[in-house]
Amino acid sequence: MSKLSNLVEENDLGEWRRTHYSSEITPSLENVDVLIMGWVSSVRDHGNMQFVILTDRSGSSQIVAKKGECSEHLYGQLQHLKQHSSIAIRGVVKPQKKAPNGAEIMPSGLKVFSMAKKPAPFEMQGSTNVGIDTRLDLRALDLRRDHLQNIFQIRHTILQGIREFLVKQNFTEVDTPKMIATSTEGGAALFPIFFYDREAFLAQSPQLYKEQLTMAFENVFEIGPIFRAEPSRTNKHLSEAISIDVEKAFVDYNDMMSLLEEMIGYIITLIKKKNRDALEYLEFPLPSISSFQKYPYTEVVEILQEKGERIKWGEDLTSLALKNLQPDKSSSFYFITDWPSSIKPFYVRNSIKSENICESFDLMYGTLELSSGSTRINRKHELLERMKKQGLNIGSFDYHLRVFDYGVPPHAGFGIGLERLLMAITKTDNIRDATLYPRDIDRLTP
Ligand code: AMO
Repeated sequence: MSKLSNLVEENDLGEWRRTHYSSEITPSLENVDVLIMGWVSSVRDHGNMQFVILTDRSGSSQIVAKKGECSEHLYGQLQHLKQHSSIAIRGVVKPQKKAPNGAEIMPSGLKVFSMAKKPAPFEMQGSTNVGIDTRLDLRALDLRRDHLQNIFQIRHTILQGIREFLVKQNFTEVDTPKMIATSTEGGAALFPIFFYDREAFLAQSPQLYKEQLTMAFENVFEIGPIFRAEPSRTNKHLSEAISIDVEKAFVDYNDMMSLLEEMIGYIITLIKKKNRDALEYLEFPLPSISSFQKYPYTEVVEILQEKGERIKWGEDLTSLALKNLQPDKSSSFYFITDWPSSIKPFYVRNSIKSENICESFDLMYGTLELSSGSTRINRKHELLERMKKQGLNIGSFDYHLRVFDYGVPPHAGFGIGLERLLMAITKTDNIRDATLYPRDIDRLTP
């Protein structure tokens, strides 16, 4: 126990246990004794009345102590409470139209578990103009802010929606190694690690494992971290992101585009149902889910060239160039399909129509790439040919190539970045605010 003015900090819960969450404090509990726990979000002294707002995971409750009605000792304690302190309050519920949920609590007891030692460096309600680095340095407190609470409630629903949808579609959830021996994606660099006496890497993608698992389970998905050594500082790249990887046997990239579209529709419908308050708070309409248009890469390049962009067929499409694609595409989902084989990874199958094009797609939201997917090569000689063409060290992929001797089915799949999907759905500009603890070239803590 430690004494702070006339407040005693008590670490022990003792017999005290929460009876209700804030959102459950309603007029129907009139005259009922309740015990709530959470954090002080404000204390207001109105002369002979003390108002305390306690916030917990469900919302807020108002506690009102009247001089004369509540013990002098308790009144004095409430007066000295500080914002953000972690407390428990016991009391009786009274209806009060102006209070959250139409009821307030007349306190009879208080336990202060941990008194806040200093004021927060940023406001908790509404938007804050404090720089993102100040907020990230104190991320756990930052995450109590209304704005981020709403974003991360939606993140939770997205994950629930993905799992529900894929399980209903007969997918099996898997986990694959994150300490790996070889690169899969080209482009983005790997993070080397020590693996006993050998060099190894953090996985850029579960790509080769999820493909292999179609041999055993046909339809698989994984929700897990991917690691990309991105040297650039942008608002849409992280060094550690969460990827939703989906892989299915006996289908091609068209089937996977349909599945992805249906999955996004399912998620958005679930968010509408479960996160009405968050959507109201964030004040934006959810993206429309009317059928996603498909633009072949070649067509996109032609449109951009007509609009004066200096882009050559075979080059990647930058966000800057894509801004010119179609202004009305800024807030909708669409696919760019049939990319040049030379800029897609070795495992992507070439189109039957042309050797230079492959059966691939990117799901876009405005200029933001949310997902990449493709039909995969399932025959060993084709894979070897592509690997040679891309100058890969075939020996180091031996562990992968050997399974192709045992009937790898035709298969296709995609990977979606969870943070980018959350950015699109919640209209968040900086990927760091769609990530609990972001990692980038400048940040390894908290
Ligand atoms: P790709 O490399 O395009 O494809 O990655 C798939 C999706 O993952 C997200 N993503 C990132 N998000 C934040 N920061 C990053 N540095 C980052 N890198 C990627 C993006 C991207 O669209 N194996 C393939 C997928 C497949 O074909 O199944 C792959 O990894 O949203």
